[in-house]
Amino acid sequence: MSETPETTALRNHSAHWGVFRAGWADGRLVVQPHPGDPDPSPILKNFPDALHHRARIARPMVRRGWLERGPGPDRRRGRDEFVEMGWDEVLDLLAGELRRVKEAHGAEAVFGGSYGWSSAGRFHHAQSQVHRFLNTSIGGYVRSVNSYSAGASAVIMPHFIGPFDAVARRGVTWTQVVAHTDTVLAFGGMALKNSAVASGGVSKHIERDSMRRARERGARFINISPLRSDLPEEAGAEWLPVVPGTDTALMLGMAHTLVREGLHDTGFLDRFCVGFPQFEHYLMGTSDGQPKDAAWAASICGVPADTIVALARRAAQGRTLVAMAHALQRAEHGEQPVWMGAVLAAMLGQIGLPGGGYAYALGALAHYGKQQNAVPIPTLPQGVNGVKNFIPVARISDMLLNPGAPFDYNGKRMHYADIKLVYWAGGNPFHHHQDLNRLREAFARVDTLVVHETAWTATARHADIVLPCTMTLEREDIGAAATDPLMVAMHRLAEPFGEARDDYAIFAGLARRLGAEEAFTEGRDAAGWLRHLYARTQNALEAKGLYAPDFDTFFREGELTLPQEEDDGGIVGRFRRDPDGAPLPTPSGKVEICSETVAGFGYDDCPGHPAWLPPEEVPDARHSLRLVANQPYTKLHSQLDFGAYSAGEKRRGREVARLHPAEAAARGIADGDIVRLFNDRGACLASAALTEDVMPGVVQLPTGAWYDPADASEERPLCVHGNPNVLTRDVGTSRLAQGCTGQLTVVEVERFEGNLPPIQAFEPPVPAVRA
Ligand SMILES: Nc1nc2c(c(=O)[nH]1)N[C@H]1C(S)=C(S)[C@@H](COP(=O)(O)OP(=O)(O)OC[C@H]3O[C@@H](n4cnc5c(=O)[nH]c(N)nc54)[C@H](O)[C@@H]3O)O[C@H]1N2
Ligand SMILES: Nc1nc2c(c(=O)[nH]1)N[C@H]1C(S)=C(S)[C@@H](COP(=O)(O)OP(=O)(O)OC[C@H]3O[C@@H](n4cnc5c(=O)[nH]c(N)nc54)[C@H](O)[C@@H]3O)O[C@H]1N2
Ligand SMILES: [Mo]
Repeated sequence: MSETPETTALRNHSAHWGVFRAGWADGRLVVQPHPGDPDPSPILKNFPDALHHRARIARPMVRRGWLERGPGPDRRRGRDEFVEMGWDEVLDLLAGELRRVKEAHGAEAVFGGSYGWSSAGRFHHAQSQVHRFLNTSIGGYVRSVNSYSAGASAVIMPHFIGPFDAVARRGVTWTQVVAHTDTVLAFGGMALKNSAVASGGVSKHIERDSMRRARERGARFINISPLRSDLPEEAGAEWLPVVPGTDTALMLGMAHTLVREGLHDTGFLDRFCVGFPQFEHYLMGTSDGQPKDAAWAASICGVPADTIVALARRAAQGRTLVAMAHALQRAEHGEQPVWMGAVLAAMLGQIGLPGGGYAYALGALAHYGKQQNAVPIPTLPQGVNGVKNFIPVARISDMLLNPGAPFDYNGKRMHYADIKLVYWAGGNPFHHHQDLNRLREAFARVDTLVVHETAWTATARHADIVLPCTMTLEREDIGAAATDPLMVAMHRLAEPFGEARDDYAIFAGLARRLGAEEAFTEGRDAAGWLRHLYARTQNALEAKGLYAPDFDTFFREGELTLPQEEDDGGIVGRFRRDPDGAPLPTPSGKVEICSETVAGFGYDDCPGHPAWLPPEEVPDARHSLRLVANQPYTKLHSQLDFGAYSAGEKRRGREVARLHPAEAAARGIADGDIVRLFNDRGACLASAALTEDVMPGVVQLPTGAWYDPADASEERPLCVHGNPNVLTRDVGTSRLAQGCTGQLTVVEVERFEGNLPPIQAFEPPVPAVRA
């Protein structure tokens, strides 16, 4: 393996979980948070062991069955052996396969959505790289739209208030909360583990201190969530446990109370909103005979009726912020709480006031509640995609399993493409997608699956062609996010692992073989691209008359502080100050409590105003617990799951599942027992932790543990490591958004009695001898 230097100075680098400084001391990588970060994330501790971990991929590998029999559907994906291959040979082979698929089926047979977070550098951003490569070299690809993060909200928000980014990312800021908010109704909480992260990096983690300062001024935080830990101690929060998936009913109960007690702001509803009178019929039950009163809500959401009434009264006093975590909409009918939260805020009359109204995803990531940079950051241009077909991102298995089948999306009837080749770089569908046994079937249907990875994730193990790529510490890049003023020079800290190459170098080699080298590279090497992309920011700084160092100076200085826009509340704040001059970009120009557009789609699973729609999936005699499969606090998604911090928080090598002592006692489970979580879709093991911080009726198992089948040859193997996506359901939020519903499902939990199977997720496959 590659040599490591003995001792070097510390130099800047950046990850999605923070800006840091790293160097070598006595042959060991030293990682220190950036001195300007008041509250750095412990996820940084995953780095030192990662560089040379045995789970890294050292050489290109090709699946034996694919090599011997050629491309085609194959159930052995994920169960087969791999053979090693040199770079020239593997790139020739892959270029030939891309040419074959393009000639026989066209670029519309290639799925290049390649969803995933990859790494923080803006040039070596794998998703941008793969998109640019497919556009310039084979004319395009079937893409995916929206995200696993905000699948439902990204589609519903433009219908009732405005574009997702404009509302969520340029709305209520932490500065406003510190100065103005009296009550924060935090639906889904604002866990600090979540705001540890922002794509492109984060230089200052300000959330903990912002909550502390708001509280010291007298603000009250209310944590409306199945987990007490969803707000930090600094917030001094009151915990209101709510049955997962029922927030819409709770908010309706509050809204009903506001009307009954005359506490709703009719002036605001008349002037700034449309559709309240019609919604009011539904709310009060004159349209369907069921008043959505506090007692009705209590029977659904588990919060006592008098608590709901008190909460509504409290919300009607002072400056109140209705804050909504992403998690609420990552579930069946996920559109409803997003819309209903805005309706509640509208009824309180506070939308657009500093620190009041509606905050979507504040605290869910470090992007939110910040100001925007006033100059553009570097981004790699992706070229033009000649293929029009797309899927809402979480419909991947549906597409692969049902080529040509119709589906609904946001008022349109569409058809799934017939995919022959799937190309993934920078994402891990065996982390992000639901119902992994179904995903395995879906991947068995294609001719060829290509994966670029740094490490042997389950996605890499299911590929036909596995290309090892460098990890961020092994290359130079620029770290930047549009909501963070610090642009970071990311220095190279180590030589590439084994024979790993940059994604860019791999694509350049393929583009050359496909006769598209000039189109892909524009004659630049990686260093040339960094200078080119940096120039855009430099020029914008110069145009404003600000300090605009040249690239070499920026890199030598290690960072550059960018100017930011003023905190004016974005489109919602401007609308509040001037409703006629700055209307919202909705059909009416106002907040749409009822949307004729959405009603016109005729979807029974997403009607024309927010409504309580009972979920299809509810606990029953066989599966009596609700599973909350939320984000992990020891890592970002599945990244560096083998790192020291992530590994150190596991127990007996497994992910930890938390549940209430009463639920554990009812099942004969003791703290530290290995338990089996199961439903009809699959099963996994985890270590049980007993805590009263999880409400009864709920078990929480975070995402992130690498999928680790005990016996990959089985149809529904037991995941021995604790990946909750073997349990989750692969259905869209509704026909409107078709978003991911992975946050919640229904399971049973029992003590695991058998011999404990070993963890194999981090053991690389042993190369087979080539026939
Ligand atoms: N059940 C359930 N499932 C969920 C969620 C949930 O709440 N519940 N949340 C969802 C959400 S919000 C999200 S965003 C997704 C996240 O899902 P992903 O973004 O797919 O997860 P990551 O682990 O970040 O995957 C990134 C992969 O890129 C690799 N990588 C890193 N750097 C590079 C590079 O330079 N080049 C290449 N080629 N690869 C690189 C990493 O090793 C890793 O395997 O998960 C979703 N899944
Ligand atoms: N450390 C770390 N931070 C991360 C990530 C990570 O992987 N690791 N991922 C990042 C990404 S890509 C994203 S999109 C964001 C995701 O942001 P979110 O989706 O908001 O994060 P989660 O942790 O999945 O969920 C937040 C909390 O919502 C609660 N919750 C779940 N269901 C319900 C419900 O029905 N009602 C109510 N009231 N509460 C509910 C859960 O208790 C959970 O802890 O996090 C980001 N931050
Ligand atoms: Mo996400």
